[in-house]
Amino acid sequence: MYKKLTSTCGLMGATALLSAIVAPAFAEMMPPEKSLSGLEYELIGKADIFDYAALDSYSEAPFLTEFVAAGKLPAVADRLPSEPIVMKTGAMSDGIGEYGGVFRHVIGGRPEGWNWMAGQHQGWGGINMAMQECLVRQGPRWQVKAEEQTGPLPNLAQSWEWNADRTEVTMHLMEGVKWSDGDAFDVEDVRFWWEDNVQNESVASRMPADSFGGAGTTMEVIDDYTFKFTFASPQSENVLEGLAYIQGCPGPSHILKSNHPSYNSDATYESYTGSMPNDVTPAVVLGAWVPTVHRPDELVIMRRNPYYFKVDESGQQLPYYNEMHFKLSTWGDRTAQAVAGTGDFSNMEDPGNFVEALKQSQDADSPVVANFGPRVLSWRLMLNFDVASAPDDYEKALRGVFREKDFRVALSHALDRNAIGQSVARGPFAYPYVAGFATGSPYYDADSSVFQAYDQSKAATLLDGLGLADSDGDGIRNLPNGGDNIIIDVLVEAERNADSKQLEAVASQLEEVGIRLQARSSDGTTLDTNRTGGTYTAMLSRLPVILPTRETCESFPAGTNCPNFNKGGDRLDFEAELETAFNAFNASNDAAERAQLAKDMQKLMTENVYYIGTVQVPAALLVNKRVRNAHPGTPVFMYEWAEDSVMRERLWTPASLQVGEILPGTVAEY
Ligand code: BQZ
Repeated sequence: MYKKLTSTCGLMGATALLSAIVAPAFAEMMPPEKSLSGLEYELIGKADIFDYAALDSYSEAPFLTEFVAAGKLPAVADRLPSEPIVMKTGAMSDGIGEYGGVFRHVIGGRPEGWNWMAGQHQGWGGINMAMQECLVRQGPRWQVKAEEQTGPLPNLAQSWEWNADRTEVTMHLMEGVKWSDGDAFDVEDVRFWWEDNVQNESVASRMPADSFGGAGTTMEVIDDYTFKFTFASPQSENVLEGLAYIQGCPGPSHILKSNHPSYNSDATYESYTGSMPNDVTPAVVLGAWVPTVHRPDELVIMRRNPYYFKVDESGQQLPYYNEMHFKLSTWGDRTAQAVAGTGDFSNMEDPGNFVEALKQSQDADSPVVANFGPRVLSWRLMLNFDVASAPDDYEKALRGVFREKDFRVALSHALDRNAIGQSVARGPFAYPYVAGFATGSPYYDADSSVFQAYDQSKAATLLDGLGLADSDGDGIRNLPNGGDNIIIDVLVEAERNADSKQLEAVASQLEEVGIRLQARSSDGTTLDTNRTGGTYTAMLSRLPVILPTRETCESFPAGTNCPNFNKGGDRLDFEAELETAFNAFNASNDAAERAQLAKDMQKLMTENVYYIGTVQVPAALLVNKRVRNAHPGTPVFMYEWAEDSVMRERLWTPASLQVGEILPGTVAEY
């Protein structure tokens, strides 16, 4: 039987702190014996979560047996790899599941297209992780005991070994995994991902070319299921974390190659990117569910992938749910519907919703359970430092000013972060954030964080010192030598409430020191494209920094074209030092050394105000009570977003509580 134990790891330290902060506000609503955080869990070994093994026999969702009988699908044992991933019963909080039913997501994004190899997104909120499978996995690591906290969990890459000086890692793929159309997954898919997408500068891959293991990393195919990365300098297990989530997740080369300019002289990079359009379903995927119907602005229906490569210990092929829905709505609606019980899941990221959602979820009749996690969601104002790519002279001059440390320090001093916090939610939720790792990160160190206290006169002195006077007396400072007014366009995702509200507060505070911000609202896809492309003046966004290995290009100088806010490699003075520390971190296999390097990075990022942090908040995960195996304590964000951490392929709902399927008895047909 699964037992709940209270862990004493670092994560819990953060959680206890969080409960202390949050508890007073909710004291009246809380039964005294119940912990608000609900974060109680046992830390276990990686192989206690899942392993690879051939079982004596396998079974499948009953309706699939009819497809097998009709000759439309091979027998389940033939659809599975020789050694499938086996999800361990001991790690399931509610045990082995029952088949059937629907898991209902609500998301704010819209699928740009299914070609994730070319960097397209599918609308976020877990739809990407329902269809993509990656070489390694990070989400479940929040549950892994300290002794095993090095490197990612395996996934498609079943095992790997390093050479003696750690300049080569040889990875072994699972054998016999199949795409959702039955085609074999093998090393050719990995080669195509690396050579024709990651390394091809004309493809906007989510993994920038030289961001993995530094410049000069190469990949060599050894046999159908084996490949080797060779690095220019020794690396550690950490570097492999970059092969999880949207970065190291191969696409179907048997579909995509014929549309790629390297294999088809009629194709262009644009036509390649659009070659898996969002209105063409079903898409070919490795994930547990297949995008089967897309009704624009309404719904994406995903059906179970009959070739999915994971099973439970009784040999039942996963996932348990037959269908997954992504209602195409708003991020705010994700929380509203979870609270109302018409959605099954929400990462509650908008502190503006917290009080109401928590109040409602405390009710015994509430359909939903809320679990607070550590403080991991952080917001920042990013300034673009890449002068060379500035569209005009004004923008060049502005970006030149952004590159001045005193300018960034001044802006940081000009912010009253407590007031910004209160503008998104009244109460004890938001906490000041300057830059670097959020306080919930295992790498955060308070003593290494340089905090610019709220002090507008200091800000004004620093700005004066840069020659940024209000030379025309209109209340706005001018660029040096009587140049134009300093008016900074700030891109913000209109629909993200917490972002827009923070921008209002930040703008009015900066106006007081003579810097004007002009909000440029956009939809999520536009913001996303501009953010990753580095095509903006400034941007206010929720971008959590927890690990130095995840979506690295958002936050670290991980290769020439990173970070996204300083593409082109013209480093700020301290940035070269940060790059050295970052590379050393990835190369280190010594936990103490890594912790020290993380402190060095924290100091460099905060003291130099790499970007201007605003606030950080804890987040709550909302899961419907019908859902089994949603492990107590699953954080909204830690090693990965909760959609990965909660391991949806092993979630289930007892038959009597299941929601009816829209497409019962069907699978995607190609
Ligand atoms: C979580 C997440 C799962 C992307 C996105 C979105 C994009 C970013 C980020 C979050 C959404 C949800 O975040 O807000 O709670 O469900 O999807 O992928 O903000 O704009 O580019 O990195 O993940």
